[in-house]
Amino acid sequence: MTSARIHELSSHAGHPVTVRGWVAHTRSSGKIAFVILRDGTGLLQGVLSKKELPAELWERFGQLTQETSIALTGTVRAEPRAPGGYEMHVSDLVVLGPSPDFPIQPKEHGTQYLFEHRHLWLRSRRQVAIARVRHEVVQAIRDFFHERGFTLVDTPILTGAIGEQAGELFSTDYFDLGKAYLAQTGQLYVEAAAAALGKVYCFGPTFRAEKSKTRRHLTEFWMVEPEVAWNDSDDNMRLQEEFVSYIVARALERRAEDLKELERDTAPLERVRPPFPRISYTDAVERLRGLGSDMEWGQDLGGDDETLLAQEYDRPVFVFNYPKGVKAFYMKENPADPRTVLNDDCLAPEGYGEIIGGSQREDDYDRLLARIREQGLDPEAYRWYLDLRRYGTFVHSGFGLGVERTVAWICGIPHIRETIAFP
Ligand code: NSS
Repeated sequence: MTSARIHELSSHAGHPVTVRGWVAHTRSSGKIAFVILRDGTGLLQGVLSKKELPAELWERFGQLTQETSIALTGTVRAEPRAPGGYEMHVSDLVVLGPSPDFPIQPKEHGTQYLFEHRHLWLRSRRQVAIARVRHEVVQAIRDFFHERGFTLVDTPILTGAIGEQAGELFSTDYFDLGKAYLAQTGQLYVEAAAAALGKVYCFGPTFRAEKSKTRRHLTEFWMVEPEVAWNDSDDNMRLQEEFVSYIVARALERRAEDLKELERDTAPLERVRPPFPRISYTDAVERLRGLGSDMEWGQDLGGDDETLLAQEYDRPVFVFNYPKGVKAFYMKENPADPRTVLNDDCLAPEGYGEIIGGSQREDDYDRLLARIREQGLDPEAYRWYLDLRRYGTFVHSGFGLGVERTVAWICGIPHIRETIAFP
């Protein structure tokens, strides 16, 4: 017997076929019974007729519980009213694996309970929809850079130098060589690669030992980080708005069904097109104070400030040129106002806040060394990084986009922990 996945059924219409999957739902009138089968590629409605089937097989139907794995054999035909659009006239049903008392029932479970059963919760329609959107976002990221002539450079996860913030490092013993850190970023390495290949990106898991239990923070998350030789801060923001618009358009185009399953209002996503509005940090502080925030020049924008400011715009917004004091050592000093650096954060609308942090990099050897010392970092650990400024220094910029925050925004879900299979 030919076996098929549900998404391939259109090419099997009118012919007998076997489909394996898990029971999502059953109902019976006593004479006619329905089983909704889920195989990860779609939904199939199986129809069983008591008078056409052996008694023993009809009884087997009666024993099906949620998530039992089964093989259904029969003839399929298009049926627009059936979930998934296909219906099978069932001639055989084999139970492959029973599922007594599946822990997740179609009722309200608390968040903690669901995360304790994450391995099973992944099968729910909502979680499957989120996983598909995430997949599309990741694929769009790779396509965007590939189409534009970027080279992927994989950067280390065990590293010797601090990439972002000393306070947020996971460290581990590294033989007799002291401590190694789990990468907070691949940026320093892609800067080296940009001098070799011009346009590069890295894409992998990154780690922050942040205790902040917010809906925007994970300790392990995925970040994509392009780095481009000869791009200044302006070019960098242009690349970001093209990139974000590309990802959103792809999700809208190819994952419409999943967004519908998630009940996402797509109108705000349709507006995500370049150019994005830009506001300097200094103007943003003014604006925020006008909106009732008590933040002062020199402080970083908190989550609430980001939400408040982003509400003023109908698409993502760039806040650029932050005070040096709240940003990382590698950002280039702003020649027009040395209190600030040439950086930007891209804030998503609808309360999602920062999805990108980017900057032009400090390309002056002496200034960079001074910044490393100021921040109490060990210049010896950054010798190779400083070399990039000794041998053919170059204007360059890049940014990091957090995959989970982007997926949460596109899906319109409140917490980023649902956007990764095992947070
Ligand atoms: O710390 S960032 O703002 N910037 C960097 O790591 C730079 N080295 C990137 C670069 O220029 N190459 O983080 C960038 C993004 C940020 O905007 C978020 O979207 C995401 O990474 N991010 C996080 N997502 C989830 N959880 C946590 N804890 C987190 N931290 C940053």
